[in-house]
Amino acid sequence: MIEVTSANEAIQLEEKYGAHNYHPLPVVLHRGEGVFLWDVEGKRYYDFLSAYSAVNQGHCHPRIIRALTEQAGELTLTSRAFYNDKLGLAEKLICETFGYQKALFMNSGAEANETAIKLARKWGYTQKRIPDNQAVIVAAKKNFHGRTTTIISASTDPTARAGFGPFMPGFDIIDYDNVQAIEKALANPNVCGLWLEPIQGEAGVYVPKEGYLKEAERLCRKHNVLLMMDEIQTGIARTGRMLASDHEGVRADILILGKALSGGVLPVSCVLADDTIMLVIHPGEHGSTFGGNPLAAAVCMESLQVVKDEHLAERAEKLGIIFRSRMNLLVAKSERVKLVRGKGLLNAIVINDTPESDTAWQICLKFAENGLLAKPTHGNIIRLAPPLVITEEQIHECCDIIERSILG
Ligand code: IF1
Repeated sequence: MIEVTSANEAIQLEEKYGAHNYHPLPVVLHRGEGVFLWDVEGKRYYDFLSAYSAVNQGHCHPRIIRALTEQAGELTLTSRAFYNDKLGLAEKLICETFGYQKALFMNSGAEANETAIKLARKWGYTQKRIPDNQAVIVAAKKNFHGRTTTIISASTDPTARAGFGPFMPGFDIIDYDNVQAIEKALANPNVCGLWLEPIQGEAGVYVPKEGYLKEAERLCRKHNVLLMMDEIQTGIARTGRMLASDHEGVRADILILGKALSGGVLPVSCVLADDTIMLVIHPGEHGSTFGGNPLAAAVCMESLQVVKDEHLAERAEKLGIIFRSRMNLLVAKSERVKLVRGKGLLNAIVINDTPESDTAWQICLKFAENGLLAKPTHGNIIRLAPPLVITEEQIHECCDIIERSILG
C-alpha cells in the first residue's frame, strides 16, 4: 500500500490534488476504534463529530466489520437486475424495526431525500389527484437535506445555493418551529408533502418546541399531505430514541434514513413507507446501481442489530442528560459559552460571539490539542456528538477536556 510519510504531506496532497470543497481542521486521521481516532503521529482523540452521526456504533465496530468482510468475500454487487440473497432480509429487518410495510434502499442521504421527493410527488398526482406538474413540497427555512441541485433548490443557505441555479420549482419554504406557518402552507390543495428534520442539525442542532412535530403530523393528516421526515442525522438512536420522532410519538408517512444505517462503513440510505405510498413507483421509474447491494444489506442488518443489542438509544438518552448538565455548569462558569442545547447525544454549545468571529474555530483547535475532535457549524456553534458507545466515565473525561479548553 502507498503511504504518506507525514501529516503535512497528507494535507499538501489533498490541497494540491483535491477539490477545495471543504476546509478541514488540520488533523490527519489514520485509525479509529470505538470512540477514538488516532492521527498519523499516533495521537489519540475522542471523536465528537462521529462523521456527522454516521458512526453511532463507534469506529470499526468488530461485528459490523466482520459482517462487511464476510459478505465482501461472498458477493458485493449484482445490480437490481437480479435478486440477491441479502436484500430481502435487510428490507424485512428495517421494515420491522421502524414499523413500515416497504423499504427502498439507496446510498447517500441526498439520494434518499430525492427518492422521498419523487414518491411524494407521484403519490400527489396518482392518489391526491394534484394537476400534472403542480405538486408542491413544503420545506423549512435553514433545512439541510443534501447537496443535489433539486435539494438545494429548497435550501435557504446562500453558501449551499449561490452559483448553482437555475433551481427546481415546486418548493414552498416556511419558518421552522411554527405551527401556523404549516397550517397556512398546507391549505394549498397542491401540497403533496411536508418535509422536515425533527431537529435541524446544520442549523446548529436546533430543537423545535415540544408539540411541534405532533402538530405537523396532525396537520398533514387533516390536509391529506405526506409527512416526510428526514431522520438521516437524528435517527438510529442518536437522540435517545431509535428515531427523534419517537420522542413525540410521531409517525412519518415517508421516513428517510442514512448515515448510521451502516455504522459509517458504507453509504447506505433508505426510504420507508407503507404500500399505498411506496407502490406508486413501478419498475423502471426509480433506482440506483449500488442501492440495495448485498454488501450494504449485510452491513446494514448488523449495524441495526448492534444498536439494539448494545441498547444505544438508552445510552444516548442517559448520557445526554449527564452531558448537558455538565455543559450547563460550564455555561454558568464561562462567559464564552452562551448555552447548550440538544437531545440525547446530539448536542451543540453556542459560543458567545458573532458567527463571523473565529472563536469557535479556535476553541475546536484547542479541543484537538487536548485530544477531542469537533467542528464548528454556522461560525459560533459547536456540534458535540460522540459515538453512542461512549461510557459514562468517558463522557465525564470529555467534559473535563471541553471545560479545560474553554476556561484555560
Ligand atoms: C457534508 C451538515 C450535518 C443531513 C440530513 C441529509 C443529509 C445530511 C439531515 C445528506 C447530511 C452532512 C453532510 C456533510 C455535513 C453534514 C451536516 F452540517 F451539513 F448539515 F451532519 F449536520 N439530511 N449531513 O444532515 O446526506 O448525502 O451527505 O449522505 O459534508 O455535506 P449525504
